[in-house]
Amino acid sequence: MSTLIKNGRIVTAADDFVADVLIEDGRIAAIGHNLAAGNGLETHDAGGLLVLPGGIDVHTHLDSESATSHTVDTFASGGRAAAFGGTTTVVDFCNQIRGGSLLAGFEAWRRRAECTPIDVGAHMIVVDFGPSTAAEMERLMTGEGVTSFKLFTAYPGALMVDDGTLLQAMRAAGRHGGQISVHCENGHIIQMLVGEAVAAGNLAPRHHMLTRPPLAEGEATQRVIALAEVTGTPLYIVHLSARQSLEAVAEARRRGLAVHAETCTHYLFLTDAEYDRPGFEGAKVIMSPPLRAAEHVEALWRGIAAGDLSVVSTDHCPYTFAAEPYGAKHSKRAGGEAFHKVPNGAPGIEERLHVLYSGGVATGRLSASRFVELTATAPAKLFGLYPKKGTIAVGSDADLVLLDPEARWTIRAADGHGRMDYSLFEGFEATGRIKKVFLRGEMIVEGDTWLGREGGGQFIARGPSGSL
Ligand code: DUC
Ligand code: ZN
Ligand code: ZN
Repeated sequence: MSTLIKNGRIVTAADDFVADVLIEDGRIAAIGHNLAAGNGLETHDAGGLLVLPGGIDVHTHLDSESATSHTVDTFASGGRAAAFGGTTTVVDFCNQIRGGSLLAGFEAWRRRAECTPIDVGAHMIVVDFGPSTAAEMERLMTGEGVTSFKLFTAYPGALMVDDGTLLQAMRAAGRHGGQISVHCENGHIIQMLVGEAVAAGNLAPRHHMLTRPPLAEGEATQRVIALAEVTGTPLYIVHLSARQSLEAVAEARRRGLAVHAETCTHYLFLTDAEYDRPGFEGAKVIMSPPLRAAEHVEALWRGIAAGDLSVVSTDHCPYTFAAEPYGAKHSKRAGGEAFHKVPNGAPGIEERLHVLYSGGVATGRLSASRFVELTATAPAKLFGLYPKKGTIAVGSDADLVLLDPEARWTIRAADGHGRMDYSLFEGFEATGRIKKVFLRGEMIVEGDTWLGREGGGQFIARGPSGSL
């Protein structure tokens, strides 16, 4: 099966030029001018459109269950939403149950992911380090293509690990081409502030933000960088939101350490003013870290310009606002209305490319190539997917997005394609709209029409992680 995409403006992290792309057997077979349209060739006119590599979102939580809550998007619904937003691969988190086996957590995740309509990889969340953990990490890295692990310095009594556990995990990952990702917030500081807020009867959503200050993020980021320096293991700071953390990352990078960081779409476009929404509405922006004041937002844009932030991901961790139709456990009401009982997480898998293209490229803040680098190429390189994914090159998977740079439209949750009943970007006036999406050469989105299929995605065993 062959497909020809004609006359598109091909944008990669390195290049920006008009040409044709020939796809054969799911891969890019040729890039050039006047590529001949032969018999049986499906042809798409991309005149006036950008041709981008499929987006790669390396931070999602699909069908992810905890004791009290369960994200609402399945791999089927989340994958469909991702595809409509131009994302053709996600690297999603699977969980170790405390005291349990990593491999068991991974196998359970693989079963849940079987219905995915887009390609998926997995990171493993490590919550404790037992006698078999190092061997299981080795097996995941060398046998299963799971080459990144996430640990938390937040959530005492649940996900938080101590420095010793971080060091052990870093050592184990570093031996086999693995990378350690860390959720950096000082769990003790937050626990104290939350305790005080609750005792004072301050239970409204804005206290989520007030009890998770930038300093708590900055302290943990600095500490974790020091641990990674000791072990020499590549470190990836997830969902960086605060100026203090960015400064720690920038300083580490100036010293040549293998430290990379992502921020998320919402930290670039929203501020802590969102917590002033009336009543329980502020629960929609209860995510961790929280949205920050404008000075942090500006710092993040400077971090992107300086190259200290390498990736923009979503941290898509969706809970509906209403308890119905999916049930309270899948909603912001899973634990009642007190801020510290509200599940942490927000949606964004469908909006990422549109919001960043519109607010970044169309406004002149980012070049189209830098946009591709942040949303596809750097994630692919840092997480062992490149050059199969993340670029437009002969031999790469034909994961392609055709985007009309002139189209203007308004983002509405009601028009979304996943299960979410709200969007962080409701009413956002966007410039640029995705017209067609191809996954390994198959068109899975055409305008408003869904052509993908459940189970049509593949699990991608990734190579070594941690370098660009
Ligand atoms: N960290 C995440 O990465 N996602 C959701 C909540 C959290 O704390
Ligand atoms: Zn986190
Ligand atoms: Zn997350």
